[in-house]
Amino acid sequence: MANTTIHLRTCPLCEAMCGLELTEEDGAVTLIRADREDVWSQGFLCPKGTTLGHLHDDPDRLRAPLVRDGDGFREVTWAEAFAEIEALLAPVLSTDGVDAVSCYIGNPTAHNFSLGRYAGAFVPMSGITQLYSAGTVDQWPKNLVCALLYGGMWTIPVPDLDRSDFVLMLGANPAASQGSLLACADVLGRIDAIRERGGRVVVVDPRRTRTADRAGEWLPIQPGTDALLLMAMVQVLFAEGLVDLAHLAPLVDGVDAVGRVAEPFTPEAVEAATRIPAGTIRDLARTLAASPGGSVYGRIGTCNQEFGTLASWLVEVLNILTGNLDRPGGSMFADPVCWSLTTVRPPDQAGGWSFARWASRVRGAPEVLGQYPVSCLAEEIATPGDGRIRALVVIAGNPVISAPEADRLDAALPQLEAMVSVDNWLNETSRHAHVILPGLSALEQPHYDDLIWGWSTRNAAKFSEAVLPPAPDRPAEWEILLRLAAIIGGQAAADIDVPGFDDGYFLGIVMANQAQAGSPIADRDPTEIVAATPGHGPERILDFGLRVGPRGEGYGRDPDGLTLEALRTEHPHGIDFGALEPRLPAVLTNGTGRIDLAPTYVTADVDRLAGRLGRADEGLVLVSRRHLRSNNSWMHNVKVLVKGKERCTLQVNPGDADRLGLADGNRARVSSEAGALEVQVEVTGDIVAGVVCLPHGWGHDKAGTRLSVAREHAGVNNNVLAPGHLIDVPSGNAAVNGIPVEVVAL
Ligand SMILES: Nc1nc2c(c(=O)[nH]1)N[C@H]1C(S)=C(S)[C@@H](COP(=O)(O)OP(=O)(O)OC[C@H]3O[C@@H](n4cnc5c(=O)[nH]c(N)nc54)[C@H](O)[C@@H]3O)O[C@H]1N2
Ligand SMILES: Nc1nc2c(c(=O)[nH]1)N[C@H]1C(S)=C(S)[C@@H](COP(=O)(O)OP(=O)(O)OC[C@H]3O[C@@H](n4cnc5c(=O)[nH]c(N)nc54)[C@H](O)[C@@H]3O)O[C@H]1N2
Ligand code: SF4
Ligand SMILES: [Mo]
Repeated sequence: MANTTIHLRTCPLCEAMCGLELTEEDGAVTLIRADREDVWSQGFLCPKGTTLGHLHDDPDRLRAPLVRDGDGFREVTWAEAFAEIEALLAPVLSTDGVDAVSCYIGNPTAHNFSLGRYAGAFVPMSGITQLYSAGTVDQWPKNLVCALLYGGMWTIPVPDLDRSDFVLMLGANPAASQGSLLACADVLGRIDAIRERGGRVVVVDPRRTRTADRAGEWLPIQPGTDALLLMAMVQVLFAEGLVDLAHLAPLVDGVDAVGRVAEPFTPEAVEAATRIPAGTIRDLARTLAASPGGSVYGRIGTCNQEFGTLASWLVEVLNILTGNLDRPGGSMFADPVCWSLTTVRPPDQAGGWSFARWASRVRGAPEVLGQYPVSCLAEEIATPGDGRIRALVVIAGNPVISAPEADRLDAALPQLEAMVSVDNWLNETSRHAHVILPGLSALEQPHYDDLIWGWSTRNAAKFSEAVLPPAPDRPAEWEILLRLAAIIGGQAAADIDVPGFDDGYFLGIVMANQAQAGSPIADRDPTEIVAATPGHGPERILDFGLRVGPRGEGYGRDPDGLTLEALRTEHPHGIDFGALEPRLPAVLTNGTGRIDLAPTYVTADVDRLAGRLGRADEGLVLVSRRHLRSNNSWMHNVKVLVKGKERCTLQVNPGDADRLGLADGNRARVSSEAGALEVQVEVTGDIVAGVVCLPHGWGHDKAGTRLSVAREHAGVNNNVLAPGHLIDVPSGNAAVNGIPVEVVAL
């Protein structure tokens, strides 16, 4: 008889945070199902969640550090790996100092218990000043807009789906993504429920997605023109006297300025560019204004495009002008149970958000929220001269696939004198590293999401214990990051006191909380708080966050309040704290307690948008898509997820296919000013004429990787086609949607 144990665990793969029930037999996970009692996900899951065991068992997953050895790699001990890093960095640090060391932080950081809490320690502790991340191919416009409007770059409101009667959803496909900057298990179920209540959901997307089908209303749009559509809706609100801020009126400045800015953008003026009829635009504006609980929600298709900041800003503007922000059914702020350092404004922005404070060496790109566009990374490595990046740490990222001008970065990375990847696979990016440091598998570590509860559609809390014990010599990623930071900071690898560093970091977190308005421990001695929070690593930080959070025991303030101990022992399926509640003005951290609806940094970009009106769309443009069974670039090594028909296809509208002489299943050559690739064609009426679409995250045919399954389903990397200079100007975010391309039949 096998020794069977049932474990409960939250899936860390996406924002849906599904509760899973795992069956373990003699140390192996043999079955994963939904935890029907999970207070948050209530039995929902997707096919990826059932593969955590496959990811854990993947023979290609790295379990020991690798060091470059000729053309290949060899396994080494952890001490040897860190000694190698120290040796590689020494010449860089001794001549150019830490300014020659950079870092790229990838997406799984936001979903990983250790990395999520320690990436923020790594950067300041290492002294690295030039930081890149997947954020500038993702949500930088949202971060920028929310920082300016609400004070916090992660203070992001979400559509209150459970109580909405109208949602205008742009550039999002939760049928694939399961929600983004919108944490909700089963978004499609919520869409069904809205319709059953008699409400409407309208999906704006150049493709008819499964989300659009479920919503029942699809508005095909010309890529990159969402800001025009939204601006015209604003114009209608003003022109028809529909502006009604309701409860927000006393809090908001700049309403008249918004009205003036929107004036020229009538529905008729934007109709041709957006391809959305003027009458439809009027109807959308009127419906939103009339909704007792309605909202506009925009995601990646409205961010990583030419006018990402304006589109993201106009989403907020519309919700505010119609009184829908911060009211049930509208667009609301979650109230995370766990206080997090991510809610603290960076010290260098204490006096008010400012941007373009410095510029990149090669291109002169302004920094935004401390980062340059990720497309700068290749040239900063490859261009000789003072200030060149000579060493790079990549944390859970695969920028060779995910960043624009992918080939250029692929060619630049070998020029680094020291490259370290903290990564669980030897893939397209980590193959360039001199040292690869693998983290634990998801099953080997506890879990509690951090950032993501900041935009959840309900307030809840749940903690997962590790399912399987890690091998005794394996450090957790927080230990890896602290050790790396210390080495970059100039310490001898052999002498690093990781617990000591961790204590220093934790003390900093305590003091950061004490400095926040409303801190329950403001007048306490921080060393007393540290002493009352035993342990190390992310669990200690989590315990602290829960205790000082809105429902916490507050270090003695409320003996019945929440602690990690209570959560983990008494609530295996989590605690539900109910629907979102209005949080204004307390949620504002901009110092004024008011919302400036028309920040000049944003409105200054409106002239560029006006310039878009006159531009004709002659050729084809490329957009990206996701698939439920992919997760960016890194889950194509899971057999059960990649089996079946070819997914990495170029979707082409039937009319375009006829014109180009293409039939379904043919191969085509796609080229742009940045590069070219060859790919299989899928002719489908689900994409509008003039637009073609490739999924992102593929291209696994590079030499020297260790991805035996993914290699068999290589696909092509659409970022080979993405020119680095195509950006949303105010945020620097890459515009990987709306790339001009040519398609030729092969
Ligand atoms: N054309 C186009 N490009 C895009 C996008 C698009 O829509 N179109 N989307 C953009 C977006 S939104 C994002 S977020 C980025 C993603 O860009 P990245 O974050 O650079 O890429 P990922 O594919 O998420 O790669 C994650 C890496 O982390 C590793 N990994 C996975 N789990 C762990 C872990 O637990 N620990 C560690 N240490 N490593 C781990 C994987 O092996 C992989 O190397 O791509 C962006 N690029
Ligand atoms: N299964 C799965 N889930 C994921 C991921 C994954 O790779 N796979 N990635 C995760 C990550 S990192 C993120 S950021 C989220 C993203 O989550 P979502 O924002 O929901 O992203 P997508 O599913 O790519 O849907 C974006 C949609 O925008 C459309 N689009 C493209 N250009 C435009 C445009 O100019 N205007 C408009 N209105 N629409 C446009 C595309 O056709 C596409 O349908 O998903 C996360 N969840
Ligand atoms: S939707 Fe799928 S990938 Fe996302 S948390 Fe749930 S099971 Fe995991
Ligand atoms: Mo993302």
